[in-house]
Amino acid sequence: MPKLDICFSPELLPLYDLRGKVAVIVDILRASSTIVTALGEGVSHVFPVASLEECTAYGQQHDCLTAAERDGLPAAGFDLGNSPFGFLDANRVVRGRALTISTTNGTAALRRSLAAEAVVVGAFLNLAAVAEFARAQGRDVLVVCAGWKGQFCLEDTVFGGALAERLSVAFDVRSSDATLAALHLWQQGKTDLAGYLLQSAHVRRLNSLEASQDFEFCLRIDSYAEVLPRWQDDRLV
Ligand code: 3SL
Repeated sequence: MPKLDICFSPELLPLYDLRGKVAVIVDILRASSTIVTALGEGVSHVFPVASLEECTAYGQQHDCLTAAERDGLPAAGFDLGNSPFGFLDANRVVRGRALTISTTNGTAALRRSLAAEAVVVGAFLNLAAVAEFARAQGRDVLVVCAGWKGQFCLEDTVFGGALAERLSVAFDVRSSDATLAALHLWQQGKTDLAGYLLQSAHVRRLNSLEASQDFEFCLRIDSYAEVLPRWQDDRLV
């Protein structure tokens, strides 16, 4: 039976062997939720990059939309920040455009996970798509939590627990303490996810940046149930 394990921070990635596995990159607040939203709203493909310099270079090279965030704020000189609402604005034409995006933790975590057999982006918004893909692959899964500057983040881990619950029949979700802990957190928080996560550091950070509507949006389970950003060649499609 394939296993589902959870890496609490990209700093712990050297302890895991990604080869042959499905890596699910998760940054609930907000990079993975924003990437799912962008593709769900018709962006053709996404180049996630670690640095702002690369973001500028990709934008020029591919003549695409650019989005960048540092410390929760939109970085200067780019078309968009890291709010999913940037892709919902009816006045902004994103359909059919390509996007390059750089965020403090999420896109860097993705770039560090490319040794996996398959790399997908997970969020509450597309939980069903991630679970279905994992089942179809039948390989070990490693949920890579983007965290915050190397530290543990509650919301990413709770997502890992939600995925573990959905996969609990077809996957071994009991042999890793990390997965057990994530399951416990999810079971604790799932009946009032927003209320539960309100205590988290990142939600407090977003609230102080007046991005609390982003928080509510990112918790909408399965609102893009068929969107699965998957790494192919040099991009997410
Ligand atoms: O670090 C990241 O990747 C971001 O998602 C952080 S923030 O939500 O934009 O603050």
